Amino acid sequence: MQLMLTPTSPYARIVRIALMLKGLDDECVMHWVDPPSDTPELIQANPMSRVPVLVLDDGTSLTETQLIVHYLERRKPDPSLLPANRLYLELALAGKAMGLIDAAFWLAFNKRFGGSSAEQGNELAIRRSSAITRTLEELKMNPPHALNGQVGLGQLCLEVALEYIEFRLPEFEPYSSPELARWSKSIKTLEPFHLTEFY
Ligand SMILES: N[C@@H](CCC(=O)N[C@@H](CS)C(=O)NCC(=O)O)C(=O)O
Repeated sequence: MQLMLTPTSPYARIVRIALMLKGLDDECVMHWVDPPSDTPELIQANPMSRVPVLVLDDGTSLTETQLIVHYLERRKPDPSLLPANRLYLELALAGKAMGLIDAAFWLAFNKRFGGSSAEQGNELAIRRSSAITRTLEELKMNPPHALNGQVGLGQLCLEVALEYIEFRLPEFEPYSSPELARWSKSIKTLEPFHLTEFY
């Protein structure tokens, strides 16, 4: 397998950590690309020119983070990112985390490529910012379930979301609540997180 990725993509980082947690990373070559350059190799694998793309050994290109995770769960069910006894907790948390990532990535990309409308601020940016603030507030009031054994999909996605916000949009102060900071500390020091930090 081959994973197309960038070092700053929260989406690709989720897949990379999932590969490590499942012990599949040895079977996967990292292929670093730059989506804004629209390179032919990336466009051939994904006409959307986005990462992550997981290219299977038969040449099939899988795109969309959660669909790739779905494939990895089928390919190697153990250890599961979606254990049956906390399936709903993990799915619900993963949904919030992916919402945070989508909104944060949109804001960061808009700052970079949005031209004057990004500088002046626009309604969509305000809407995305409010969504991040609201979701973080909710998580600060009700920190997610503690790490107890294997990391689940929701926990994985949320930690990546918080680190991405801290990396690109620190003004949102994702770790300002002691409870959420404590929750995160137990996860971010695990090797797959530590080895894939944003830079
Ligand atoms: N919905 C996709 C989003 C992937 C995505 O937006 N990836 C970003 C990197 S963080 C990208 O490659 N963006 C390039 C672009 O949008 O042109 C997923 O879940 O994988």
